[in-house]
Amino acid sequence: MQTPMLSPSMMCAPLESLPQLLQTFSDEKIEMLHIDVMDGVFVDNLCLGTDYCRSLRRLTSIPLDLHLMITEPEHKLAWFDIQPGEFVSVHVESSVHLQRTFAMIRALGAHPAAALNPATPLSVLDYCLDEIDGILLMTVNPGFAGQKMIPSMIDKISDCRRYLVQHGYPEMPIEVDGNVSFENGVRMREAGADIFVAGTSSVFAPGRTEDNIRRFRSALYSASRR
Ligand code: S6P
Ligand code: MG
Repeated sequence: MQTPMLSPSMMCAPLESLPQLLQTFSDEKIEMLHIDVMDGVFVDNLCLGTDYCRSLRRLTSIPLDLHLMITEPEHKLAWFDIQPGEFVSVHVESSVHLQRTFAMIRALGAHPAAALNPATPLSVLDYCLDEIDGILLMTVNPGFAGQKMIPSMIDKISDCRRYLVQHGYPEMPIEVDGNVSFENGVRMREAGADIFVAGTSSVFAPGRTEDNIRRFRSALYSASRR
């Protein structure tokens, strides 16, 4: 079973304290940094771009976890200077030739992952599981931080873990994104999640960042995954 991993959402990070924040993340052994890329077409918002990713890589050695909420990501991967070992999630709703898109990511030495909107059924992955290293389940409709989790997403996480077991990938990581609060995170862990996108409802909640990280980790570590 995978140890729970934290992926703080950098769209929630205050720019003015970025260097101190990255030092805290490094001290607290944060596993990856979640980068929300939005193009104003696939989702109704614009957020974090290619220059931001390049600058962040100069400031920290923590691997990036790119969440591409953009149309036709296959034509834009080259813009991101993707590095070996990074996670790159593309939405199955936005890429027509999915296997080819995942193969392009793998050819860069990165880990391809399939991102699913809340309404998208798991069966869309039936013929893609060989090509991916993870599944990102959106637990809100993407575009904005600070939303409320869609309650049925807990069942979707359980269904996804069962689906992976049935298809021969019992240890494939499930990443969850959207209102992954201290409380929801535990329920998501119990349902089968491994990677937790931490935003305004956990790591960036009021209080000291290091305290929030420790509180969140300890809650997740004490929960048992399906
Ligand atoms: C939302 C985006 C997310 C948010 C994250 C924020 O479209 O993909 O990664 O940044 O969900 O966390 P919270 O706790 O504010 O929902
Ligand atoms: Mg995201």
